[in-house]
Amino acid sequence: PQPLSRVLVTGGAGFIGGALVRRLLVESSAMVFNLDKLSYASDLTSIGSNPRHQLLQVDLVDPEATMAAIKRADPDLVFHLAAESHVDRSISGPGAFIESNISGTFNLLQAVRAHWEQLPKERQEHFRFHHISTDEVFGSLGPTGCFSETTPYDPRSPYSASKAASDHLVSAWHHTYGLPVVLTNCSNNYGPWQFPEKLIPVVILKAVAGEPIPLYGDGANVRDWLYVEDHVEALLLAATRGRLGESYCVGGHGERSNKQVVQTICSLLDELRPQGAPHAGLITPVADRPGHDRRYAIDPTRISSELGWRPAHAFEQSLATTVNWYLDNLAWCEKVREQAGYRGNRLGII
Ligand code: NAD
Ligand code: TDX
Repeated sequence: PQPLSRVLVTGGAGFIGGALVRRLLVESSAMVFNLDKLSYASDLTSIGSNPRHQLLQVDLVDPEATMAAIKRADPDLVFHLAAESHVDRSISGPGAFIESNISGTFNLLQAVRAHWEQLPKERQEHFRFHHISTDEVFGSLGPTGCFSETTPYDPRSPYSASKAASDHLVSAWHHTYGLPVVLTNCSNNYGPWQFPEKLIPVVILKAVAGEPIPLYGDGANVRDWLYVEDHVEALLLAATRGRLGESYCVGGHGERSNKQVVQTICSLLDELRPQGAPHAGLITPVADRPGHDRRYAIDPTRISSELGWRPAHAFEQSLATTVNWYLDNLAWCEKVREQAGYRGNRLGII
């Protein structure tokens, strides 16, 4: 593959996009353009200042601003991560998901296509558009089996339906206009800097505050957890070496029930922050998420065999790293939750 020179990351002020931007700044000499509208879920602290990083504060819902940003960045490689990402928010307010995830992706595809079509031949040949998606587009599994690239789409939440729509748009722009695209569908990520409304940071913050830890339904729903740095590694491989028009499922055989995850965090906190009673006593069953998918699991055979991807992080060990990171960064959590409008007690309750 060609060395990277001008890379555009959409959603680079979010959790996974931020990890990707940091990695690109360290491991390549590319100029990294970060297209992000800076929503409640954004924070640029983790990136810091770097002359090779440039923020383009743009909402993808605005087609002209999107077109101008692509012209300005003049990229050879685009990673598209910008999206509304929280399932619970998609249930209470689906409109923003339709706008950002579907219309936003459409506007980006049109702008990228116009850019790609006018590139000189040698740049056109190695141009890539990499769309980052989720395993949730495949729906919900029973007790056995895994999702793979041939699993039919069956999205069941407004979030996953909007991501499925964006995947289809990206494939259509490849088949119809020849845009050189690659897609990845990854399982649940965890790690530092994840916005504290997702399960793992919520559990840590609630436990530290001595407040009830909300476990939806019977707690037996299963997610396939992957450390964010392993996802970033997969993105770099797929974007530079993946086959055009193909999708790659990304997951590290990290299946755990929500109950197991919550209990493991509580045990870690019992060691790191002992209090009178075990933290697990705070676990509180609450009403289930409507339409709650029961189980996700990924078969990563294609990305492993074609691109040599392997996760480098074991769940229990990296969960401990993550818990320690949140304990060291409680002030950041409080700041971003307050900015996002979460109110109430010090560490807040969703
Ligand atoms: P995040 O919510 O932390 O960050 C998303 C970023 O996108 C934010 O900075 C936000 O401002 C930006 N954004 C949203 N709408 C925008 C718009 N209209 N215009 C410009 N910027 C906009 O999300 P994340 O967890 O980092 O997820 C990133 C991507 O990866 C998403 O596409 C998500 O669907 C996908 N994904 C996430 C996971 C996961 O476990 N978090 C797993 C698989 C795939
Ligand atoms: O307080 C909670 N209690 C609880 O039991 C929260 C916030 C969640 N849960 C459950 C719901 C899920 O089964 O934990 C599981 C994980 O929930 P989330 O962190 O909200 O993640 P999920 O709904 O699985 O979606 C995530 O993974 C796939 C990301 O948010 C998506 O963007 C990604 O595509």
